Amino acid sequence: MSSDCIFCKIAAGKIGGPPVYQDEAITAFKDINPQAPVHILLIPNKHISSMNEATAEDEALLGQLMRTAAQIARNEGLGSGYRLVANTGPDGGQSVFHIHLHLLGGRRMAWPPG
Ligand code: DGP
Repeated sequence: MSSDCIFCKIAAGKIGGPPVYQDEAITAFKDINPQAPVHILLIPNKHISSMNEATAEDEALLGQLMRTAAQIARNEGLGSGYRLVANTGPDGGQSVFHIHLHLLGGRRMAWPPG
C-alpha cells in the first residue's frame, strides 16, 4: 500500500462506499465521474503505479483483473458489449497513478476515443 494513493485507500476501505466487488487481490468500485450508465473501476489491491511499472510477476494478477471485469460485466447485464480501458501515462489520460481498468457499458461506444 502507498500511503498517499487514493486507490490504495479505497482498496483498504478507508474511503469510499462499499465496493462493487472485492477479493484478496482485486477491488472494483463505481467511478466518481461516470462516463457511461455503467462505469466501474477495477484495481489490483497491490499498488502498481501504471502498466509501465508492471512486471512479469504481475502477469497473473493483470489477467485476473481482466477476467474479473468480464464477470462484473456479466453481473451488470452488459451482454451486448462493453469497453475496457487502461489509460497509461499523461498522454494516455491517466490521472490516478495506481493501475486501474475502466469498465464502461450501458451505451454504444464510439471509436476512435477522444
Ligand atoms: P484515469 O483518468 O484513467 O486515471 O481515471 C481515473 C478515474 O478515477 C476517473 O475516471 C475518476 C476516478 N476517481 C478519481 N478519484 C476517485 C475517487 O476518490 N473515488 C472514485 N470512486 N473514483 C475516483
